[in-house]
Amino acid sequence: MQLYRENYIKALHTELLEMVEKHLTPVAVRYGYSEVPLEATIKWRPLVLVLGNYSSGKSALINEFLGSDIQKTGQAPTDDSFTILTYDDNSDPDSPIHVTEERDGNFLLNDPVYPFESMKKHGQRFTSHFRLKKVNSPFLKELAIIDTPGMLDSVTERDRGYNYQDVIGDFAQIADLILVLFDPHKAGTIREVHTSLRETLPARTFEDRVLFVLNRIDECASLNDLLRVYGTLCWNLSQITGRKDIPMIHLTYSQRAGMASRNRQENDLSYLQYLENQREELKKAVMEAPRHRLDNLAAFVETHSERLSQMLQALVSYRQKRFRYGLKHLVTGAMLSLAVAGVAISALIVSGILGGLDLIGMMLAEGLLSAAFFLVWVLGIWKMALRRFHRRQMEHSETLASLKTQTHQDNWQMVQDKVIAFLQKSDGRFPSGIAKKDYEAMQAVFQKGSREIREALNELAALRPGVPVTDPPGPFLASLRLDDTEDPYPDSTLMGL
Ligand SMILES: Nc1nc2c(ncn2[C@@H]2O[C@H](COP(=O)(O)OP(=O)(O)OP(=O)(O)O)[C@@H](O)[C@H]2O)c(=O)[nH]1
Ligand SMILES: [Mg+2]
Repeated sequence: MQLYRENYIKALHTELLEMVEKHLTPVAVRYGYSEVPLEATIKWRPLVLVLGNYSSGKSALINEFLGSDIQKTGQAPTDDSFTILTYDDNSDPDSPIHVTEERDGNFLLNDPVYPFESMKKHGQRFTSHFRLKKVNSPFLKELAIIDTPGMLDSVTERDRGYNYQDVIGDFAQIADLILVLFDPHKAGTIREVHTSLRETLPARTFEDRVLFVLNRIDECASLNDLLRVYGTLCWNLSQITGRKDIPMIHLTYSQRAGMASRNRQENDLSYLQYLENQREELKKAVMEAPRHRLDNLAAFVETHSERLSQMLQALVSYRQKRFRYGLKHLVTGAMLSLAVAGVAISALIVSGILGGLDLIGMMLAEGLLSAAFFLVWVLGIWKMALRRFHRRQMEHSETLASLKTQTHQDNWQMVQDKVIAFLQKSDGRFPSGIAKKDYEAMQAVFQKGSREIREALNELAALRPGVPVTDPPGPFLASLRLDDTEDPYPDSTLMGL
């Protein structure tokens, strides 16, 4: 079968999801790293989040992409809902583009097909401002769009009944591409958008994931006016990002909305003809969302396998310490039992109580007595010592982790509470052989798997649309047999430590 770029992207996507499902999730759930399968937020289609001030033309631009007036538009804050726009696989592609099905927030938050379950925490007011629209627009075939209510000033913001910044932060985390829209009237008010994105997105993905758009450019009075607005926006962006290099800003406008509102004949709009192609460029960039999804998935695999490694390394280290500690106290107990029994037997012989015993009888008595002492030791002192050990490790859990590099320290910050919670729940008794095996598997995913994924992504970068590919991507880590439950390291578990 010949493979083209689009299919290569799909194949790679399936491979990566499988890697998360098969390799990461079982381990993550086993050790309480995550309560839900890790793939819950990444298994749905690629997501494009559209943010911006109210009336910056978010909904009009989305309508332009979809090819129909699906979203309501209007001057002044118009739409106070978050709307997921997605393709209806059962729709008739030949019928005019329209909304084929509408669902409310309760449905979206509770159906496990959608990646929004964790957003239930934003409460009932958010739920009632959350909805799904299925549309038969071809634009939505490979991606879904999130239209958002516009940002308002911070005073009005408080009245929403849910935390708007937190909600967009959560959407931003699962989005593959984020469009941030400005309009010529409010090109200065971007600080809030930037702050909430900066806080929620991992630093390394910020630049690739965010597209800045200066929208409604047909409302500038002239080329000079446009340049002035553009300059203001660049200045504001550089002030906020603290960077001298200005990110690419797409300059565009919605033809439909522009047509409807244009009545200012005095404006010299001749400059627009040079920017007409920008809308198509932006559209193309948005349609690259599935490729961004791959980058995000690769980063997802890398981040979680690294953190899981860190967590398991600490758990294995706990087991090893516990094993050594327990063994030391067992040996001490055995020696002491022998010594105490020896002294006791000698005393009894000297005092004449066991005077008549022959050598075999003495050895038997010594054996019995030391076994009894040892039993008392194991059930009493040894158990107590292990409990004390467990308590001490929980109090100083950082001694379990390897904190050599800053990355180690950052990862430890993310998993420390989970390590403590797992040790508490399991009371420190979990099969160390399996933990070791899981640790090695996570290391393999992090080191070998990530490298293979990067290579596949590089290969993808070199592919041109329509040119066949010889090799399909993956399978990654085919040699790892994680489903195999047999314990390859039977050590301390066997001793019940
Ligand atoms: N001239 C012109 N008008 C536009 C353009 N885009 C949007 N508009 C108009 O601007 C108004 C606001 O557009 P919307 O698409 O509703 O803006 P929004 O960002 O979705 O606003 P909220 O949903 O309220 O946050 C509407 O009256 C649109 O018709 C554009 O590119 N050019
Ligand atoms: Mg809108």
